[in-house]
Amino acid sequence: MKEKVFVFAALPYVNSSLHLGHIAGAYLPYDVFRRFLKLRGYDVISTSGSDEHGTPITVKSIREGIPPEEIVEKYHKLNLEIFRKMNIEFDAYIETSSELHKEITSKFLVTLKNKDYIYEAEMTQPFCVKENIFLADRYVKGKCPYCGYEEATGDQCENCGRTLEPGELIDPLCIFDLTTPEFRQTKHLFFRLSKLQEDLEKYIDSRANWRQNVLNFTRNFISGGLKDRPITRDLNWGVDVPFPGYENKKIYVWFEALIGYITGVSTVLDSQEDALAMWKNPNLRYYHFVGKDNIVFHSIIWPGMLLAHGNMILPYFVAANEFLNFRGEKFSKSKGTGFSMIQLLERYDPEFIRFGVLYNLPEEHDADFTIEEFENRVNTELIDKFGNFVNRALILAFKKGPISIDQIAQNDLDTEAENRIRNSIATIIKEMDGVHIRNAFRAWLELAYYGNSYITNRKPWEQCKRDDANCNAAIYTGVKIVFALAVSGQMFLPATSKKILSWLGYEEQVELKDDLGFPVSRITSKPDKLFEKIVSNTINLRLQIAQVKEVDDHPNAEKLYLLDLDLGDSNRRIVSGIKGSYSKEALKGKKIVVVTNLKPASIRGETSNGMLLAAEDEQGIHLVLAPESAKNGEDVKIGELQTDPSEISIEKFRKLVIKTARRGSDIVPALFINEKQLFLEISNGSLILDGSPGEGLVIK
Ligand code: B3M
Ligand code: ZN
Repeated sequence: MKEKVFVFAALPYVNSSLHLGHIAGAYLPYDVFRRFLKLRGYDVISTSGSDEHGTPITVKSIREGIPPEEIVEKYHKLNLEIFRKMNIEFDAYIETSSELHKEITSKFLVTLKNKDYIYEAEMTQPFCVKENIFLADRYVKGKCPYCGYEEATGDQCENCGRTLEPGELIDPLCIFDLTTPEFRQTKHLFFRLSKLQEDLEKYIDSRANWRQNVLNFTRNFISGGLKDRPITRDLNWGVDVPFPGYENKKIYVWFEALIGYITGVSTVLDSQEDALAMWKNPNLRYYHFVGKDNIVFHSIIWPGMLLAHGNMILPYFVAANEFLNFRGEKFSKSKGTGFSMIQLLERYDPEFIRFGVLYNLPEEHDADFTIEEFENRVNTELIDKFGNFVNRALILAFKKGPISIDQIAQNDLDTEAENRIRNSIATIIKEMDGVHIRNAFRAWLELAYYGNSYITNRKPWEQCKRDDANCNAAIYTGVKIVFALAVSGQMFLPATSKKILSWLGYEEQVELKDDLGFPVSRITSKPDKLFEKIVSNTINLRLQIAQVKEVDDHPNAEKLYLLDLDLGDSNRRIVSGIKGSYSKEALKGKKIVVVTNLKPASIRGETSNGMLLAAEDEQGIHLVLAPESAKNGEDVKIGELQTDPSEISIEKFRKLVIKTARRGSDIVPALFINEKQLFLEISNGSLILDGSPGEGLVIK
């Protein structure tokens, strides 16, 4: 057994359930990395837990009128369920409201006090006169002094990731009644971080292997000079302060949540003493996987706390990803941007989600996520390439039966493949050792692509008609690539890899060795299909009802109108070529259907912000119309599809097939996807076509 390694994932606040941004930022990389270390034979302890205190929880509790205990239990359970489905595992998943955690935190604080790292001092804090309370952390909001984000809170800016003090906020407001707080004196305990400036500088200078983003954040923070930090709050929800005079205050949530890592290891070992002893073992290495907005707490504050405690080993690596954005905007639970994991897990196989996130892991740069790309990538890369290769290779081998080494005659393509396997595995291990998970994953994927082209070029099905030893070599090598992918894939796609390995006769985890070896090609059970393709239920198209308000002639084009439309809460202008079929008067007041997510286009010098739907036959143009009762701006439903309203190009729009179709005795508009017809409807009626066009007319 190799040395002990701890792997930690930041403890998520349980004020809501996790979204995809959290999974990409910390939890999936954490899980991949801990699996990697286990596959490499390390003795790993990996933990995280629910961060159950502080104003993130109480704000939610006050807003929803639900006691904090209930909020915390609800989201703790939901998050555990998400992790279970996602195959993200922990040796212990603690809760910071547990008695054990409170006890460990209390002892930690007493140790620091005994070593003179804790002192009492007065500080000014925002105070709401109306509510008669001090406004701790997220009880006060305002503008971020660094990036100008308007919704920054007294502890940090969600937008730029910086930690803040309430006094730094521009135009601070009490979140309860939006009054401007006064700043008043209050007594708190302080952690003497300033005393550790030099030691921490040295520590950071020795972290040359850290990612640039983490080093930058950290250096920025430390270079300004470390200030002592208040570690208590005027709050009633949190861990008690074990000193007299602090009955109405609690320990600052960040100070105690970090100690949650010790609680985690203590839980696994079932001993606080053993956990602390392990933390002092010079051979210990440990890794923190955290969100970008948690960096300095893990790279400065936590190491500072450990230094103050005495003789504790400091984090070996702090891994923080950049943000995973949803269409250019940060995933945010408060703003409702992006996807919650619960939504995604209802729709997709968790292995697909792992694949999609790893493909786009925001390790060095922000990455963007869209459902369309995700579905497309899973279908074309994971299923068509990887899945198809595995399937082809294994079915051939299954039909052929066991092959032993002395029955094969390898050709150049096979030797190349052998080298390729060795190099890929070496790259994957090297990248993983450096915590470059994205690179490791890409190297793995490249091997799958290679396998796919190997089979295509090597054509075992042809060889096997002519030469048995050659045919054996092709099949054997194909399976060997599959084996390499399955063994190294155990960290990325654990369920898929497990399935493949079981077809190859391995029921247990297979170690990821530098030289994988490969005893014999034996397929013990008939491989079936690995995946079912995603059938999309989302369409990137938004159709809305619009009422024609004004009609003007286009100044530079004889056959075009300028239409001013009312969309309920907005107006827009489109350019349209229906002048030959409709007079201005005939158009006015009509409720038509407009594509509202088209990229604006300039048509003869006038900008058109959309396009109306109409069908054309020899009689002329027939508008798609909504009944009188339709609301201006109302969304048109397209069968059962979810609509994705992000902008599309005209070229892409033209690829969609919208036609007139028969529904009972009516001719109505419908969208056709894979032979299926999806009718266009609104909440209280069908859309109709003006006049009497026939069936099958293309709508443009
Ligand atoms: N709870 C950050 C968050 O949930 C915080 C991490 C604590 S790790 C000790 O966003
Ligand atoms: Zn900011």
